Amino acid sequence: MVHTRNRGLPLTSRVLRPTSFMLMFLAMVAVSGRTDAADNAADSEQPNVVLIYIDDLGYGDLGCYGSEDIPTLNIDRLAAEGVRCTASYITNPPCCPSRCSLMMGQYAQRFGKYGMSRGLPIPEDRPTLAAFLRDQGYATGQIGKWDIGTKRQGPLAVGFTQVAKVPPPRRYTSAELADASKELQKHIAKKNGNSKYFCINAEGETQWLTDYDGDMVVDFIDRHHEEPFFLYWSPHAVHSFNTEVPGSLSNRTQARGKRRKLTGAIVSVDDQVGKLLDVLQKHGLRRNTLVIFSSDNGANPGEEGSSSPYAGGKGQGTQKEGWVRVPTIFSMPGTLPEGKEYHGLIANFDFYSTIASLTSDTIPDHCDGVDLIPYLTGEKDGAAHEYLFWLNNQPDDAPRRHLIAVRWKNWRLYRKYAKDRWQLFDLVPDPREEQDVAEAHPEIVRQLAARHAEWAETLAPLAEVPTVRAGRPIIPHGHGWAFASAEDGGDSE
Ligand SMILES: [Ca+2]
Repeated sequence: MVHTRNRGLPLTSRVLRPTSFMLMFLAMVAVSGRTDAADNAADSEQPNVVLIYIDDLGYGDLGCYGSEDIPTLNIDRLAAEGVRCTASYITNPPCCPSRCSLMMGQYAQRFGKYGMSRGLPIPEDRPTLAAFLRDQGYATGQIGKWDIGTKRQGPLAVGFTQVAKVPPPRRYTSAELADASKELQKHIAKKNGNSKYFCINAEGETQWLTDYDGDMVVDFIDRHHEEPFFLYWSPHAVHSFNTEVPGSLSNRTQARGKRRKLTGAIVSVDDQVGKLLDVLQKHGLRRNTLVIFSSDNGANPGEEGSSSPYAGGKGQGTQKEGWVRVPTIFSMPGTLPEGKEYHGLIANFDFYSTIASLTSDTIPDHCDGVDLIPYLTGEKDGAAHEYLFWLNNQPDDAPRRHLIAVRWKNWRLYRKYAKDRWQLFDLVPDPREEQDVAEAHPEIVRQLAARHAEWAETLAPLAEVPTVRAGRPIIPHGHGWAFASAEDGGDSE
């Protein structure tokens, strides 16, 4: 059944147009001074949102997506208690453009981003997802990797009211490094002796960073369970290099060889999803919280990540589905169906529209996405997007990242450069894109190419990355939380 509690009237309308009953109630509250209880009762009706965005998690690397060597029981439970999407896309890979697109709710080419272009500002004339929710009164928290905007556009500057500080990394002693594998020595040397994935927690103990993040997830929800909250957790995991993954994690998988390290990192992500589900349950918030779980781009075959049944991925496989097709789960028992699959085309920029629609029944004009909830419930038939498009042609970007493509129904039209001829693949009989059928279907090639050209006409021109001097760290270092100040655009220190 569709959850309708907050979907009839925009929040602003509800605030601006109080009913006579509300006015009477407010007058009673003013007399009695019982504002806290009233606020809590009102706030508890607003749905919460937790958005989990894993780094480089492949389409085929979760149990619920067919992996047989990684126990991901908590993520599988999330899928069993929600909707598993099988055609969820990142239209702006990899990390940085993907996250910019996510936070703005639109194709990154709308603000001139046609490739990695790290340091390009995100627009300030339209709200980020976090700012949109902050302005509705949500506590907006961010944990983990950022990689969005300029060196001054940190989370606290673009709509988050608080951010988990970056804990100090564990330092390797020279004796430990002498005993370490050559590979680990090489990676740690690049980080001046600091660990990437072990940190020092507030108690002074060494802790796996993903596990530390999970404790911060719990802490955030413990502190905000009585008010509407939006939590964006984007772990540094499971990005390379996973050489530090301890046996205590990788031994829980059945993976072999190099893949054991990556799978161990995924197991830790799964553990944190378990902590999240437990803390939501503890506060009675499971049904009133939309949990979205996804990945910023596809698998990294260099770490033996899996895009199965598709081919390609990050690095040398960026011309195929595996780089852009990611696992995505939506879970909100009571509002969304449970144990269902959705096969229509969706993109990460739909998360913004869906969340905005759920929390306020409005979608900002700039958004490219749609409200997915009616599609996930089955209220609406068909694909959320008839077409999805790719145009990575930033001239100074790595050649492997150049990509022009269209998805429509089962088809994928693709070429690397505008000078190349189009290739066409039918992903149902040919998920690995080994049989180019463009010559057999010239009308489909023409149709999809024409749509791509129409879409490209609507984009902003390529933007130049400005030189922006780094100010204070965009995420402060230390333990606990940093809060937005007036200088950040927030209202509290
Ligand atoms: Ca990534």
